[in-house]
Amino acid sequence: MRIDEIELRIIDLPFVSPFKTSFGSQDTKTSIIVTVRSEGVEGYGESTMDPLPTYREETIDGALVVMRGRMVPWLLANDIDHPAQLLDAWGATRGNPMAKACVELAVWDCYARQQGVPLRTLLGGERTEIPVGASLGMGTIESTVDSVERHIAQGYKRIKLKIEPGWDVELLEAVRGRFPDIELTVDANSAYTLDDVELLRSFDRFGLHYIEQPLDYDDLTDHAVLAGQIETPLCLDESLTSVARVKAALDLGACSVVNVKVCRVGGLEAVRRIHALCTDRDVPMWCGGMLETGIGRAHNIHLATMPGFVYPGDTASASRTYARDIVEQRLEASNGMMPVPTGAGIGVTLDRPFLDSVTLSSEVHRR
Ligand code: OSB
Ligand code: MG
Repeated sequence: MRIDEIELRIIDLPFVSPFKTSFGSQDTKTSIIVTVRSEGVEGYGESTMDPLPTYREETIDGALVVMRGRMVPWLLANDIDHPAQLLDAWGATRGNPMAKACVELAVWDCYARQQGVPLRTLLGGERTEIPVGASLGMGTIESTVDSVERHIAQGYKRIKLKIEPGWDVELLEAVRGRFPDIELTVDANSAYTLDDVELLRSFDRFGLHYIEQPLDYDDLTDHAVLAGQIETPLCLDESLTSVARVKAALDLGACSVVNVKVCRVGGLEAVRRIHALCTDRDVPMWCGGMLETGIGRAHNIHLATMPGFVYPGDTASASRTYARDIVEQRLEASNGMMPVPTGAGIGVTLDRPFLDSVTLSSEVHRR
């Protein structure tokens, strides 16, 4: 496979409504859309780093520096047999999993399109639809209970509530009081510390499926301590930034559920290795989301077809987040099941006039 051209395009797409978490409130998605062109076929990838280091430490400007200096020139100078080679080929570039992943994703999509197969087929995914849940940003108790009711009525298979100190027990009492039997989880995005063990233990009575990333964004050891002191299973998100970090988390007992975000862990080959590790140890996985546009969302849907993704993921209907998407296909769940886009690669095509209208800048690098 010979890559002829790579386009790096920055877009900014407005949300239907702001999304509030313990680390801040967002009202648009700024991302890098990567297009690779190889022998007349295009493939697309989407980044998930923010403009500033709010969720993880990578930033859009920093990623552009790394892409222009490393992955882009490497791809324009080297032919490859398979996109699975890239993870190790780029190993000398340290860290920066999101910067690597969005380029790698574009190559995987292009490769699958050249082979004429859906991306999921290359990943061993046989399902043609996947169960999905909904992640609800912070609001008021009343608006959140209403939102849970609406999402359950729409068939979502699991509800995840964003929490932080002061926005937790009262909320959970209200939601659990109304919906005693739904599959319910919480995501703290690192808002607690080990000083909060008593409080976190008090969540045991709500029968949560798991608690996502209660402690520091880069921590493993405190989570391992916490796991020994509460009944509710722990799931890590922010802390899992590579295959090695996932292995360390499982070895330490820092989590018993794994949230996989392809960009956070460094790409699809990293996902395949994490999948092998987790299925080998019977650790349940699910596919996280970062409010992606149709490109990143389609990638997530394909990877969530892999057999180890046994819990409902965050890849909900695009229309919850965007009035209009940059892809022509509508990525919508029905009764909590998200159909996998059909066709080669990730199975979506760009709405080019709309994409151009939300583009802040773009640059093309050629062989
Ligand atoms: O922690 O999972 C998270 C969104 C942005 C950043 C981090 C997270 C999230 C979500 C939303 O929870 C998931 C989605 O709907 O894509
Ligand atoms: Mg999370």
